[in-house]
Amino acid sequence: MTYPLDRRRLLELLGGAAATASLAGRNPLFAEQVAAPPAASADYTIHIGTGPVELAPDHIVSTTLYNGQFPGPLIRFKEGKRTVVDIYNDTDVPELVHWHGQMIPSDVDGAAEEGSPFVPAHGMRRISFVPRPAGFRFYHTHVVAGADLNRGTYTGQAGSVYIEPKSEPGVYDQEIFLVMKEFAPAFSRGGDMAMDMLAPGAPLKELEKEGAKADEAAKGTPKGYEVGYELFSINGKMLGSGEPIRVREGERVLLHVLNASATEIRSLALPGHAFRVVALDGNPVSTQAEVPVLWIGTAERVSAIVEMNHPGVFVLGDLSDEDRQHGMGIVVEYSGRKGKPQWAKPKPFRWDYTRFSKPNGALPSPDETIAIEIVKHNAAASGFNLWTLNGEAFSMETMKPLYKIEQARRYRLKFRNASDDIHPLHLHRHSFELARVGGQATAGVIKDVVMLGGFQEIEFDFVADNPGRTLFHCHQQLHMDFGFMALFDYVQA
Ligand SMILES: [Cu+2]
Repeated sequence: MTYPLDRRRLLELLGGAAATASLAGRNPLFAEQVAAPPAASADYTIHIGTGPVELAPDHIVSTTLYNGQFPGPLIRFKEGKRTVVDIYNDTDVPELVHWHGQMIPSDVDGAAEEGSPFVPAHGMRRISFVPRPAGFRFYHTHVVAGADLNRGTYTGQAGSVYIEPKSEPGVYDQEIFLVMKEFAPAFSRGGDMAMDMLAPGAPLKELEKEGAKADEAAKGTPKGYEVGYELFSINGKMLGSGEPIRVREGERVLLHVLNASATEIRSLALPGHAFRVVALDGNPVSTQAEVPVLWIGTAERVSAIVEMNHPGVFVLGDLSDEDRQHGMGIVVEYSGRKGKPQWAKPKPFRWDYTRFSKPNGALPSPDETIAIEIVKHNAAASGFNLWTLNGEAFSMETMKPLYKIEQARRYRLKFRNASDDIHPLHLHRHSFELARVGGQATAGVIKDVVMLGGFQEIEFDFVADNPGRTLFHCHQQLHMDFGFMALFDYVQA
């Protein structure tokens, strides 16, 4: 089906959000269905614009969206098949769409720090790239929010990407994408982040001392602002207000779960059921392990198979009672079962990445190790905590690359966290392999975001195999906006 250009124009003129939403609802993303003559048509079209999200009948928020919906349309790419994407920015401010977890050139990756051009306000940009690698990725805005809670990942600019491999074994009966996301953010003092969910590893005395030194240097300044939320959702619906996940006894359901939060770590449990984790950040794990709870850092993804072998009606929800009661959950309903969805708090469970590693695995020595110490400077940036990596806060003015890397070399990044916060560390344009978690050697866990616990250490390796400027940052929006970024630049040997 093709909409003539004038009809599309008319719809746009008729009024932003509603028209865009109805278009998107009928024809998610397929450019040839909504725009332009075939010769000029893109494979996908993304419209960035403001619109309403009905989280529940009495909770409708206005935010910035992709194609008028939250989450943004699920995009299925084919691995290795060049793809053209048109990005229209219908807002008043420049935007960036970042292709999280893909290994594509810097100018289309969607980070200004790497040299990707902005999509101008009320303008458009056509990009083209070869999607890779196969697996569960996502797309989201990459602009600085700073003190503006209507920008960056506080908005509704996020959606799942699935890059289809050339062949895929079908070992499941249903495939379901779940996007966990909070709305209605506000600043607060002090957070409520769960701190004891990571294993192995315990806070290191030496790092606690470093942290105390930074506190002293701040001369008693209390810690800076944090962000809290009023409304919580899965796939843009508060618990109980959307359609349930409908299953049959005996089915194997593959869940692809994305934590699209700007700042929070999320958890998920389904009473009476276990999750068999098959991929982390879209990358198949070395060992598929069954766990009762998923802990998912900001921007992490977990793919897990649930065997539906416990008929009933349940809440698939976050362990935090408060967040679940404010919407962070979705109902799972077995065929023929009715009644109030059941919830039961699981026993305490620590998330251990090494559960999914190669048995007794260890990585070879890298060509070079780069040690990075993370320090928090309390409220040092207009009331916000300022973050330094080896003493330097990233400057958006100079965008100076901090680390030079050479193609084909294997680098080990060794992070030492001298703060009490958990950091979801993210490397663009490359995957990395965990080398050491909480002092324990490991191999075979390949990711693009990893949580580093308070006052702990983590090490991961990456191979410099995708030339171009490459951004590293904490995915917690408040941290990345206030110093917690570093640029890697390729140099000739
Ligand atoms: Cu952080």
